[in-house]
Amino acid sequence: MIKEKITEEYAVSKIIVDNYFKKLKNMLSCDVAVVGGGPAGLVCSYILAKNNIKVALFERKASLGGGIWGGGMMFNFILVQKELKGMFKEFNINYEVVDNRYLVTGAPELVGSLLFSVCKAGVEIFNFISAEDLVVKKNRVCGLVLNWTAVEMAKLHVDPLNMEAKYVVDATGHECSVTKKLIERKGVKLELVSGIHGEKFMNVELGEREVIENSKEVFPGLFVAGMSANAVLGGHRMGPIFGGMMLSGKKVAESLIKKL
Ligand code: 48H
Repeated sequence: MIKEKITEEYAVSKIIVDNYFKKLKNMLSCDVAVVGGGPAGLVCSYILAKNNIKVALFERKASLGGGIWGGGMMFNFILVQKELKGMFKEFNINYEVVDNRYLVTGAPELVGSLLFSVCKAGVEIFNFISAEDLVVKKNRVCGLVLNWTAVEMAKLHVDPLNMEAKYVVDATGHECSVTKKLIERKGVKLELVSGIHGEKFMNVELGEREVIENSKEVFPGLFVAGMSANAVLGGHRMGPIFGGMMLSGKKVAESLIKKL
């Protein structure tokens, strides 16, 4: 029998398809599903993975980093409080100290360093995928309903797929799209939060403090982290200072580590 030669065209496609499906199948059941790859979601998923927790990160867009890229009004620098020196060291982020109060770094430096660590820690990243709904059983979140962002954008009538997770983290930023969906749905009994409170005006000091306080479980099985915490629980916005976002991701990861 003549052995068929495997073409490069076939080999390249097969390797990509095989790898993707292996990763997806493995993550259809995981410990924590983090939705949103901004600063809060990146820090949260990194700490979880570092602690041997099986974590999948779903990001609607092609690139991760969320609002970091935009810096302030597209000036691509961001600040954090000097108390984050340890965290910057952990992620190997280059920075300068300004006014003995802030650490300043470039937006690409911050995204690149966070993403490098997230990948090395073993977080499985699924970009181009949106969480469009939740799986809720016996009044507890136990998974996500997923679809391609392209399907969502084109408004195609394509049914989603589901995945199961012991916990879901809503790190979707201002949109708080996961928690919003939960609250819209009929048949859920809200106890930890009464609804979406909405963000308050710009106040850097309060916003930064509140985002950490508000980062918690808002429904059995569902945590909010980052700007979605302030959007859900009614905290102030704070502009392009990202210390609160990173510490919020850390707080949620540490709460989850205790639970898992
Ligand atoms: C998959 C989704 C979905 C979905 C959204 O906006 P982010 O950077 O969020 P945070 O909380 O990590 O950081 C907030 C910060 O960037 C910010 O906006 C600040 C500090 N604002 C202050 C102010 O005053 O304005 O990232 C969220 C990510 C994005 O990449 C979205 O694409 C993604 O979540 N996302 N991914 N499924 N349903 N919804």
